[in-house]
Amino acid sequence: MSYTRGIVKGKEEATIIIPVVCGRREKKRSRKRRRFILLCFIRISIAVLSIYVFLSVASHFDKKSESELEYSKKMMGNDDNIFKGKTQDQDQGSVVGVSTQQQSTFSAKIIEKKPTSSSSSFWANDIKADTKKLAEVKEAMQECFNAYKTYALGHDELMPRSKRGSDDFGSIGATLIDSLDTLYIMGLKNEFAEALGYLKGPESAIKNLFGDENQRDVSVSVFETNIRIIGGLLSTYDLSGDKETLELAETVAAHLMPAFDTPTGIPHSLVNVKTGISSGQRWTNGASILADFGTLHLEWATLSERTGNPVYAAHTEHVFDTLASLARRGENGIVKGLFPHLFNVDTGKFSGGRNAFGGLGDSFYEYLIKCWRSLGDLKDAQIWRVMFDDAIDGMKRSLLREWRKDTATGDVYAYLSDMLSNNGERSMEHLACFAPGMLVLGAAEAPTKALADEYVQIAKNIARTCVEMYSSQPCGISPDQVMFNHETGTISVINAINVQRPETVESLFYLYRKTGDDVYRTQAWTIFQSMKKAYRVPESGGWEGVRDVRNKTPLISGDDKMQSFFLAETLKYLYLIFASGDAMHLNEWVFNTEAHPFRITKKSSD
Ligand code: DMJ
Repeated sequence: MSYTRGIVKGKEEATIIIPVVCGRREKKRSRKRRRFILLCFIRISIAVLSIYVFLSVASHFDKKSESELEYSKKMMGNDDNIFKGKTQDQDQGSVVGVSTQQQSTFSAKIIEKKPTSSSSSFWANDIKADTKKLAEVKEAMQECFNAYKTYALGHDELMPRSKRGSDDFGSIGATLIDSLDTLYIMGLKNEFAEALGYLKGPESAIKNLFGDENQRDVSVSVFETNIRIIGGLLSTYDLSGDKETLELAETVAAHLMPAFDTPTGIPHSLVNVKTGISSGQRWTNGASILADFGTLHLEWATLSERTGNPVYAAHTEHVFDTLASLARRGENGIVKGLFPHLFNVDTGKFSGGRNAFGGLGDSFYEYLIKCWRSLGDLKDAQIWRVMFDDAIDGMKRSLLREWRKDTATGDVYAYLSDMLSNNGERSMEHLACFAPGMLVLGAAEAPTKALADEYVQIAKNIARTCVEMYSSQPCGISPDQVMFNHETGTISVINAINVQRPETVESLFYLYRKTGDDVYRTQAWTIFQSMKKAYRVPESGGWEGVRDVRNKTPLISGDDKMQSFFLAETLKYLYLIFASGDAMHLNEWVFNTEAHPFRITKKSSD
């Protein structure tokens, strides 16, 4: 055993002689003691700090205004009734709305997954296809598409009387792309193959505009290009699996991206696809429109999901974050969940006071519920739902009017007023007739059963009016805007044109899928028959709009224009009304505002 010098702690330094082994043990023990004391100190400090942070946060919340607290509570989703997203598996089934024989010959793969159990209790069960009516709608589509192909291929739209094309969207072949998924869903395989072949071929209008070469110096609408072109390409990809359509959708989105390059990150309405210079519409003094920039995320998030490139979703998510933050602060003219229609992308200020569900606002509200229902990885998902329910609350309190009650049945006829229109509060645009469909979707996963029932009831009441807008005219076709006389219970015409809009049949589709009540099929069929009489131009086979629906024979006042949304939306919804309930089931598919269906990816409804 050897010896060494050791120091006895706490005492005056003294040199003592201790055995080497004892000295090491003592050192070890003293190191342990020091470490223990240090550890205790750190733990106590952390505890004190946590208590301090907790108390400061609590006192900060105490200072928040009542409305802010209420809003935060709602945003957090504080009750068990709030729908919680689930993961959905992705098995595939059969082609929709198409006979078995057609399915076996139609090569492309689709589509259906059986509804999840609880969601099937929301939608009507056992809806059978009405094959005769399906065939008639399909025939109309075939005729319209063939007329477009014959006289206007590559142009945006057909002029059925003049037998030539017109180009309102930058000459990108809007009707061709808007038609693709309708052809596919209807099982029009030859037309679909032809359309796809043209889209990919050397003459392709869209490739010419957005390809690397031959880019024309032309400005396009971000909104229209998004809902018709990106929407149409994405849905074609989802239905057929054709990769090139996805790539094209990405190319188009890349060319729209410079529009977001503004101080607020809210996009301008127009962008030049060659120079990337963006601007607002002249008639809004450069301001961007709520329904334009608020109707992008469904497509851009889906594009990001399908391509794995997050950049698209990030752009449009920022738009929503900006709107949500303005709503949270309750400033800037946002009243009862309803937003003004114009937005200055430089100053971040809203202007323009029409808080309505007609043009300029409509699809922004539609996308709140559609994004919430359909995008599985939606950031801050609950905020979308809260903003939707707030907007409907605003609708109920400021815009919803009852103008007639059927004394025999007790049925109420309701409408959504154009709050600040020249005709006071008693007018409504046909555009607002999309609202019943939106309300049905909102009911599908509403926070409470009472709210769901209320949404469906309001939807029925408004749809009743929309149908009356058709039946009240001598040709059975609705005007674009009407006025309601509460005293006499009648409708008068404000804007007599009809441009083949889809909104009423769109809502009938959702109501029929929800209720299975044949009244909606009957109404849709009557409207379709009137359309056939009023729209069809025998010389070309194309269908046109009507300049004045007060004429008994509207053909004498045809507008010589076949809208691309007539093929994308009106005929598609009519077809699906008569298809089986499993065709494009609403738990599996979400329709963008141009009726282009995207597969709901990661979340299934209840
Ligand atoms: C369509 O282009 C879209 O539905 C859009 O959201 C507004 N309305 C037209 C058809 O009326």
